[in-house]
Formats: sequence, structure tokens, C-alpha cells
Amino acid sequence: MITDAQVAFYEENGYVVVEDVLDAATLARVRKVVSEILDDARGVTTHNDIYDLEPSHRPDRPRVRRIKKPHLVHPVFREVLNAPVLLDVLVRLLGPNVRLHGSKLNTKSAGFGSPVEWHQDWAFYPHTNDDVLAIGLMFDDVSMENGPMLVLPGTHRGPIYDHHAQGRFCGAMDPAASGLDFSRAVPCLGRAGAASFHHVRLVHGSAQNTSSRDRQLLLYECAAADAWPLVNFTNIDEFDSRMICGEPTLEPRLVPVPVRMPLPPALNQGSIYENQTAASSRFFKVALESV
Ligand SMILES: O=C(O)CCC(=O)C(=O)O
Repeated sequence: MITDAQVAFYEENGYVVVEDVLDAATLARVRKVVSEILDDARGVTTHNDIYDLEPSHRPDRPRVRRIKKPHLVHPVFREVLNAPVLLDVLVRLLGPNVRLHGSKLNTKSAGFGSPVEWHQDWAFYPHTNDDVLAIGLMFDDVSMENGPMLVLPGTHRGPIYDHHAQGRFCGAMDPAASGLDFSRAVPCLGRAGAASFHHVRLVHGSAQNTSSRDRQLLLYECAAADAWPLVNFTNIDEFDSRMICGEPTLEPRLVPVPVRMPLPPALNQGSIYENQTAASSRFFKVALESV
């Protein structure tokens, strides 16, 4: 399953890519569901609870940028979390008790799929401790061409960067102000069925997909059960209904981790893409927005 060397790599670098997390049959089944959900975007005029739309979307020629919270859209997305390799990795990286925080599927379509500016997930959802990560399940082969997720190794041990612009949360770091060397970024590459696991404080982003191949990435945000969110807590039944494995707890573990609250909320709500439209500067070029 996952080796001690891979666990050590994650601890050192803040990410690890594991091949063959999903078997071919499961992958085919989930991809079919995704394709049906994307087909249903025909006729949709604006962002809603399910779809975040590309700027060039038209109801008669749908262009979905993200399926929001897929685990609430179709049961297959909860089933996938029972994949044995996936559970093994989660337990090794987060301990025996793990809760789903949220999910999203970035479609990054061939030819125009939007970039995601540099950010740390922690800026969006700080918790009482940082035993929190995101799984990135690759539904397509991911290579340098089709907009892989890029990570800055080791930044999970560094500061929490400012993700505000003009006094409001905007979900993106100012690349110049951060002082980081983005030429050190490493792509998370793999075959369809592979998954990346990245620490909640790791700096990451991705370029526009100008290639002829889609790059669908299903992200599951997962937390140790004793890491409690500092924002948007709903209610205990809903919270505990998201346990992936092990037991819930009423005793959050408090660790002195740096936090900057994502408040006041972003001007443009809905998704990271919308939040980031208010960023004061952009790193990734948008070449083909209106094609
Ligand atoms: O899709 C990607 O490449 C990056 C995704 C990401 O970081 C996010 O949606 O928060």
C-alpha cells in the first residue's frame, strides 16, 4: 500500500503522489457519473449549488469549471472514499480517525480549463490543529501539458501567507509579496487512478489547461477527527455524518498553529475561482478564456 518512505516524503515535503489508488472498474464508474453530471449543465445559466462555470460558459454550450461538493451530488463519491489504498494512506497520514471536510471536482477542461492561483487551503478552512490534507484523485493522465497541480515542497512548515486584498479575503496569495521562489514548484503527475495527498498548509496552484486533454481532479478535504474547523461549523450530527473511518470525538486537539481568519468573506462567493477574481495580482496567464 503506502511505504514508510512515502510517509516520510509526505512529512518532509508536504505532499506525496500514490499510483493506482482507484482500480480501473471504479474509475470507469465514477467517470461515467461525472460525465452525466456535466451533461446536465446544459441549460444552466449561472453558478449554482452544483456547478461553478467557466467565464466562457453558455447554456447551449456548457463549460463547467467545477462540480461543487460532489459527495452531496451522487453517492458514488462517498463510496470511492472506501477504496482500500485510499483508506490506508489516510490512516498513515492522519491517524485512525478521519473526517471528510468537503469535496470538489475541478474539471480543468482541454483548451480553456481555468488556472488556480497560488494559495494554502488552510487560509480557507483553519482548524484546531493542522492534521488536515486534501486528496487529489486524478481522473485523467496528468502530465506537464494539461495543467497539473503544482506544489512548493516544504511550505507546509512555513508561514501562513496573507490571502486578503483590499481588506477582504480573496483566496489567493500575492505571489510577489510572499517572497517565495515559484520556480521551485513541482508538478503532481500520475496516471488516471493515481492520487496526490497534500498538506493543508502547502502552497499550491495550477496553470490553465491549454492542451487538448482534459484534467479532471476530484479533491477530498480530510481531517483528523480531533481537528475541528474554526469557521463554518454546522451541527454535530452533520459533522459526524462525515466520518470516513474510526471514531468521532467531542475533544478537539488544540495546537498552537498560525491562523489568519478568512474574514471579512470574499467579495465574490461560490468557489475559489470566484474568490480569486478579487486578487490584486495574478501569476498564471489566462490565454484562451473566450474561445
Ligand atoms: O485543480 C487544481 O489544480 C488545484 C485545486 C486547488 O488547489 C483547489 O481547488 O483548491
